[in-house]
This record gives sequence, structure tokens and C-alpha cells, in this order.
Amino acid sequence: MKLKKSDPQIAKLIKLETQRQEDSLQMIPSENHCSFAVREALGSILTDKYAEGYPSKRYYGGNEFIDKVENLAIERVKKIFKVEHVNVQPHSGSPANAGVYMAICEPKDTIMGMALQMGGHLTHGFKLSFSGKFFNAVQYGLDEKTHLINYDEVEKLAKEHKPKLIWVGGSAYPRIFDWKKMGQVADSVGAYLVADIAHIAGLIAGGIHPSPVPFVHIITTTTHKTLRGPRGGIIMVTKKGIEKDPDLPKKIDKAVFPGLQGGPHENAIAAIAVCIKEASTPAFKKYAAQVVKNAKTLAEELTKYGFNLISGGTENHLILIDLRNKNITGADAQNLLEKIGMSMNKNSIPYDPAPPFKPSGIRMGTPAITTRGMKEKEMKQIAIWINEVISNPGAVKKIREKIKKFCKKFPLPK
Ligand code: DSN
Repeated sequence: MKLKKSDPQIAKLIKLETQRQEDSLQMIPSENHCSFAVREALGSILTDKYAEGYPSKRYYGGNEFIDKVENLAIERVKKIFKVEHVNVQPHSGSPANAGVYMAICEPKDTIMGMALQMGGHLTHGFKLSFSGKFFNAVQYGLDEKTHLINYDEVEKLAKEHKPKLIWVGGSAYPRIFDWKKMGQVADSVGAYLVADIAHIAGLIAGGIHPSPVPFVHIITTTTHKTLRGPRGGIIMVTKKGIEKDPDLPKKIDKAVFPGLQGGPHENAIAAIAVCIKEASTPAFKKYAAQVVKNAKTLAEELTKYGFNLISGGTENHLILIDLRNKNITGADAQNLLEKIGMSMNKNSIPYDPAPPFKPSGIRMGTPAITTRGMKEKEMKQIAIWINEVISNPGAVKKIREKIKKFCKKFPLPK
């Protein structure tokens, strides 16, 4: 039975959310619009199947076709990222990162990651997350002037604390990571180096961002951000990882199942396979390059209007703005921009004097608006509207109407 008939309330809410996405600009940098094909796989009958275990080693029968799906997903990920071992079962990014801890750490081990407030992720050692509670988490940050990772501090802290694991990656860092430097630091203290590429996986797959593969032992990612797939997580082991510990692939698989999860979501795994096939096309390479071109254009335009960009700009898909010279908090800017039809998120800036719930910054990104076909010309227009409404909140109604019309020219993927 169709949803509209069986559950009209939910059907209506889905319709409203579809309309919201169509009529406004999704500029949260961790969001995207996946293809209809990805959604078709995600909504398929594969959701009905239990498949605890791994291909050819399941604890349930009836997995003849499921094994083929999971193997295809694994092979496609191996090929696109050029890695030796892949686990596509983590339900999302945090479970993938938990899998890494479970595979190589014991409770109370020392680990290192970039502080959340500096642009890192909750699971890289933030005190309220499991990673900060169960491990001795040492946090590194950014240079106060340049807002670039303070690699000297990373090296000093690593030498002092001798962590077992070091994370490199983040959620609000607009610059390219120096994978090589991080690799040298980790090697100098014998630590595992894990690249969390959740935000930039699509840029790496599209060949527009350098790959961490030669320098790290493990890579984790989500699949729904720049990679433009379903919500999901992946753990990869590189050649360097296997050279450090030949049992690493086995340890990772054992950590994910039975360590952390039961049955994998094979519908999501099928959708991951579809998204990786899409990400292997020339069209996706063009998309990834356009995401960065768009972010750079938007950054330049906003700078012209006097916005103060963390690190002075961007090299990837995201922009982090210090709003203090505009006399508005990140929370108020988020609400105001939402009213004109731009969805972004309030965000702490490095060394933010304001509390996390009312931080001084706003974070925005170009993955979803680029999927809709927007290019440099549209970024210039978006910057005009951002500047206009922040300078004059009275213009909300007028700009909202314009953005609704503008959105109609850029339909969501069907
Ligand atoms: N929640 C994600 C983000 O918005 O960046 C990180 O996991």
C-alpha cells in the first residue's frame, strides 16, 4: 500500500520537507542531495534482510544476493579510494570511529585529535563524547593568527603524550590537511594515524583534494556529505596500515561486528554501492571541482562585503565566518538566514569567547547547492543576499520571495 494511504500524516510531513528543500538553499556543509537511484536502493526490500557477519560468513541464511551487494560496495570503495581493506557496515560516522577505537585501543589509552571548538569532531576526543570519557584524550588546535592546524603543537603534544592513535580530519576546517606532516608525526611516536575524511570524501573521490592514503593507516568516512550517498559509514585500511599491523583488517571487522553492531543495513550498503558508482564518473569529477570553485567564489564575495573568514578563505567545500564585526551571533544569523530560505548552522570559531549554543560563527557550504547545478554566478547572488539580510534584517520578506523563485530554476535531483 502506498504511504499516502497507509500513513497520511507521515506522507504529508515528507511532502512538506521535500517542499522545504526545493524552495530553499541547503547550505549546511555536511548535507547534500543524493540521486533518485541512491534513494531507490535505500528504500528497497533489502531493508528486510538480516545479514550479521560478512559476505560468505553470515549467521543467517538467504544471503546469496546480499553477499553480492556488499561485495560490490566493498570492491567499488577499494577501487575509488585505492585502499586494501574496506568495511561498509558502520551505520554512520561516529560508529565508524568507534570501530577504530575498538579495534586498536584499550580503555584509558591516550589518543589525540583536533579539539571540537577548533573544527575537530566529537569522536576525536571531545570530553562529553565516549571518545573523551573512555580514553585519555589530548586535544590539539589551530594557530591563533592563521587558523591553520598548528603542526608544531601536534608534534610537541605527540612527543610528550605518546598517543596510540592520532586523528586527522574535522567538521569545520576549511583548509587542506597536511597528510604527510601528520604521517611523519605519527610515525615518529609509533601511533596509528587515522584520517577522518567524512567532510571531504567526495572531493578526494573526485580527485580535487589530495588523498591521505600514502600517509595514514586507517581512513573513516561518512557517505552522505560531499560523497553524495545515503547516510552511512565506512572504515578503510591502507597498505601502510597493513604493513604496520597485518591483522588490522581482521581487527576492524571484528570491532564493527560483533564488537559494536549486529545486523548491517544492507539497503544502505546497496545505496553506498550506487553512490560510489556515481562518484566514479567524469560527471562527479566535474561536480567535485565545482563544489570547490563555488566555495571559493562565495568566500571571495563575502570577504568583499567585509565578512571575516576563518583562515582567510577556503580550499574545500566549507566556509566558517567570524560574525563578531557584524554584531550578530551565529545563532541569530542562522535564524535570520533561515527566514530568507538559506539553511546553515551556527558554529564555534577557534578561540571563541562565546558559549557553544550562542557561538560567534556561522558555517556554510556548497555541496548541496552545487548538486542543484549552481555555479559561480549564483554564488555571487547568494553572497549579495547574505550581506543584504545581515545588514538589514527588514529585507527578509523581499529576499525570501526572490530565493523561492531562484530555487525553481535549480530542481533537486529526480
Ligand atoms: N554532524 C556533522 C557535521 O555537521 O559536520 C559532523 O559529524
